[in-house]
Order: sequence, then structure tokens, then C-alpha cells
Amino acid sequence: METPGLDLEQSALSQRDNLTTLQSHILSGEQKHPNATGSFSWILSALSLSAKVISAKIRRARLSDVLGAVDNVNVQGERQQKLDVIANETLLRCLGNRAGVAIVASEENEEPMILQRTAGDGQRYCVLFDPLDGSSNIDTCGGVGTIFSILRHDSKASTPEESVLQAGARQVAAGYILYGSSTVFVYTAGAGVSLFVLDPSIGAFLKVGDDLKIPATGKTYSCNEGNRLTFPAGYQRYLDWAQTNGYSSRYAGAMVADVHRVLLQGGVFLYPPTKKAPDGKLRLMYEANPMAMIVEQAGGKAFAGTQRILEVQPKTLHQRTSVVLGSRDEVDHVLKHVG
Ligand code: AHM
Ligand code: MG
Repeated sequence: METPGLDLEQSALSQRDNLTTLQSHILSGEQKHPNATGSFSWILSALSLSAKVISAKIRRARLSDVLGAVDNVNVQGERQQKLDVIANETLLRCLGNRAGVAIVASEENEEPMILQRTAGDGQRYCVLFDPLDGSSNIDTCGGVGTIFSILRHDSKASTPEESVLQAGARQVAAGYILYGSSTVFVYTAGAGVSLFVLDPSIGAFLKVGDDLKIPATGKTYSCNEGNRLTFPAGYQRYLDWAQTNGYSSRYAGAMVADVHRVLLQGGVFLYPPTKKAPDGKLRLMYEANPMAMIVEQAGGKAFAGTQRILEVQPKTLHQRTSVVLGSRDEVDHVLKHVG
């Protein structure tokens, strides 16, 4: 039977593949857990709704007044782009009425927000997100994304911040949405990584890949080489080694786009410490942890210096970290020079 508007011949799905939407994937995941309350599924469906709304806004950039900067400076001291603000508000509005969400924390807001104050039932979650990663790409039609991390809420914590300050290894789920030449939703709940593509003609994310695996090798490195002279010596030695061994450089300037390429094609993504950002630029809780969970679930590796990112115990919500992640063997090559 054909679904109106869905051109199966043109899609990656063959005529014989079953069609699975993100929604049905989530529901079948829930059925595997007899004690599930449905809270977790509602959160994922809120994230899927946010992704569709944000994607639609991005697709209309330049047609609607969504480009450029607003007057605000966010908690990171960066000028917010209009779409940063729109994406942040969309996520807050979609997650705001979901019963399972106890706390949300956004890269754009200084403090985590408490959404529900009722007594904890052990099934409530903290949702952390970077609403629009790589937003400096927006004005030039480059790839941008949303990154999210879901943690169990600690109802005994005395402050919202205390509840969310958990090592990445304790994430219940993590994922990202890449608004690129198509909109893709990549997610893991700890049992492999699944990939969905938004079919705009029917308004649904369709599954195109399950249990993704990063190739163990890939002769591509992805970093901002403009900072090379201020990288610690080990990273500079790694780049010398990579360049003399025939590696190519690929850098989109948006972590979501760069990590997505590494996930599908292999290679390594690195954002080392620099003179300007001695602890690294990327945020542990909003960017590094969720990406590290996805990469590890896909058989890759993710390190901050010589420590596994997922084992770093966060001290503050907006903490920065250096990042090396991607194909198993490629991360090892970097660590051999850095360690
Ligand atoms: P953002 O969340 O403010 O957009 O910043 C994070 C982005 C990452 O997506 C990307 O990997 C990195 O910053 C690029 O930084 P640089 O311009 O220093 O290379
Ligand atoms: Mg970001």
C-alpha cells in the first residue's frame, strides 16, 4: 500500500521495507519495558515535534524574518541569533507540558528551569539541550543542529543544578537533529543508534537506519586548524602525522554536522584546548556528553584529553571541555600523540 506523498522509489527505503516512524519506534521501545509509564516516550515525542517546528523555521530563513542577531547576549557571552531564540523557545514550549519532565536546562539559559514541582515518582527526567548548535552557520545556509541529553531526575537533589550534574555515563538517552540538506534525527537510548529522516511531504520522521556503526577507521580529521598554533603540542604532532599520512580535512564549523559525517563515514572530530579556550570550547553537558554517548553506542570512542568524556564528573552546568571523538582507530591515533 502506498502512502500519499511518500515517494518510495526516490527514497532510500525499498518497496519491501516496513515503514517505521520515529513515533512508532518510540512506542515499540516502550513496549519492551513493562513498567514504563510513558513519560520517556512523551519526551521523545516533544523533541520530535520541536525538531519539525525548528526545521520548518530554518527552511523558511530569508523568507521569514528569522535571520541575524537579536540584542541579547546569552549566558556564554555570545550574541544570540534570532533562530537561537526561536529554537530555544520552541523546545521549552514543547517540553513544558510533558508530565515526565522535571527540569530542563538549555545552553542558552543561565539556570536550569524546574517544570514540575510535584513529588518525584522515580520516572521523571531532566532534559538538557543546545537548541541550535553551530548557529553562526545559519545566515549562510550551512548545517545547524539541536543536541539533547536526557538524565533521570534526582528527586533528593536540593537544587535543579545538583540534579543535572551527573556524569555522561548516566544519560538515559541522547541525540541530535541535523538541519542540513535534509533534516535527520539521530538518537540512542542505550541500545544502539537509530537514524530517521524527516519526510516533509508527510511531516514524519521515517527510520532509515538502526544500530548504526561508525567505521573503525576513516582518513579524515575535523578541527578548526585556524587555532592550530595554540593547540597543545601533542595535537600539533597529531596533525603533522595525519597530513604526512594522506588524511583529508573536513570542517563544517557546526559540531552536529561534523559529528554526523564522522558517524556515517568515519574519521575523527577534535576540538582541543586553545589559547582562547584553555579548557576547550564545547560544553560538556550540552554537546560533548550526548555526542559521546552516540559515538560510543555506535562503536566509536570519545575522549577529553586522556579521559573518557562519559566519565567526567561535571562541576558546573556550563562547563567546557576539550573533545576528541569518532572512529575507534582514529581516536587512538590522536591519543597516541596527545597522551
Ligand atoms: P555554538 O553552540 O555556540 O553554536 O558553538 C558550538 C560550535 C560547534 O558546533 C562547533 O564545533 C564549534 O562551535 C565551532 O567553533 P569554531 O568556530 O571555534 O571552530
Ligand atoms: Mg553548540
